[in-house]
Amino acid sequence: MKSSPIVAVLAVVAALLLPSAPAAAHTSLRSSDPAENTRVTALPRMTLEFSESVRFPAVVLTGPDGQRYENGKPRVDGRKVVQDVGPASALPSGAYTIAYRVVSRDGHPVEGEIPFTYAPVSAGRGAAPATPQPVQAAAVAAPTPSAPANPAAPEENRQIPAWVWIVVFGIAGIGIGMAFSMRKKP
Ligand SMILES: [Cu+2]
Repeated sequence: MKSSPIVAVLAVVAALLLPSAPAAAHTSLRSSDPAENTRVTALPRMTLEFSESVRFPAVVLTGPDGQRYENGKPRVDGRKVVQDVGPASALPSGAYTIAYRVVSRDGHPVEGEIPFTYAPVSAGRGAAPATPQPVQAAAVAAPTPSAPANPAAPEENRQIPAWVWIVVFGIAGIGIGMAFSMRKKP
């Protein structure tokens, strides 16, 4: 509903980036685990498979709170890059983004992002109550302040990492600047 300004900005960014899109000869992401726009209940590690062998991988996992949850350094196994994730107990449920960057066999960098949702099935909350029970919820919520009070909140309050905005507005600013400078030309 409120996404139309975001869509407009992203359209500008896409228009600026498309002309410089990498050639078909570069490696590309074949598949990933978690896969793009999926919902997973467990997140022990991330696996990215490319169309050819890659080097110098960097993988960042940004959580719904904007914190980073990758753990240790990525491992390369031919076409696959494996990156461990922080301990399961530390992972909040919600929207995550994998940001990756690898170097192609031809030496060119390839990067991208993979959004997905992490929704662990906890033993204590496996069956959600059919009707709201505020009194019981308040009593249960007290000893666990880190647990979200409203289970629906993470889904609605999807946070976009600050650096994404910096990049988006930075590129949009460059585009506006270029438009103005071109207009000044005789
Ligand atoms: Cu290339």
